[in-house]
Amino acid sequence: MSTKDFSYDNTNIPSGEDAVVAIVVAEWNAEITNALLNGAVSTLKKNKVAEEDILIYRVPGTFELTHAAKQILKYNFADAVIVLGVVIQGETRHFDFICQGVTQGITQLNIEYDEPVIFGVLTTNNMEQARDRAGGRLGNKGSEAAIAALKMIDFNLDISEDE
Ligand code: RBF
Repeated sequence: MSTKDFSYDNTNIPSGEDAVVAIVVAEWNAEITNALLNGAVSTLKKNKVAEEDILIYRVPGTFELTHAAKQILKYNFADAVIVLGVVIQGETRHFDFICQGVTQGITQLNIEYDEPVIFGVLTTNNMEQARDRAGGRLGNKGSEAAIAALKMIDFNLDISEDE
C-alpha cells in the first residue's frame, strides 16, 4: 500500500512495541468487517505490535461495539481499543439509529476512560462504497484505525511523561 492510500500522515507512525491493542469486530457485513480487521492487524504488526498483544473480539453488530469496548476498558488490559463495523444506508432503515448510537457511545467512552477508543465504523450508502474503503480503491479504514491507535497510545505516553 502506498502512502497516498492513507488519510493520515503515515510517514511518522509511532512504534507499537510493548503496546496492547484490543480490536472489536462486528459480524454484520462480515465480508467487509473481516477486510477491515485484516487491514488493522497487518498494520499493527507492521508497526511492531506483537501478535499476542493484538486481542480480537467479535460482537453481533455495530450497535454492540460500544458495550464490548466498555467492558474491555473496565478490565483495563489494553492501551487502545479499535472498533470495526459497517452500516450501509441502503440496506437498513436503522441506519441513523445505529450510527448515532455507536458514535455517541464511543464518544462517551473516550470521555470517561483514559485509553482511546478508535472509531473504525464505515457508514456508507452502498456496498460498493464500503468495499472501496475496506481494502479497495480508497484504501483500508481498518489500517487507518490501527495508525490512529498507535498515534493515540503515543500521545498518552507523551502526556504521562510530562507529569
Ligand atoms: N448491524 C451492523 O453492523 N450493520 C448494519 O447495517 C445493521 N443493520 C441492522 C438493521 C436492522 C433493521 C437491525 C434490527 C439491526 C441491524 N444491525 C446492523 C444489527 C445491530 O447492530 C445490532 O446487532 C442489533 O440491533 C442487536 O442489538
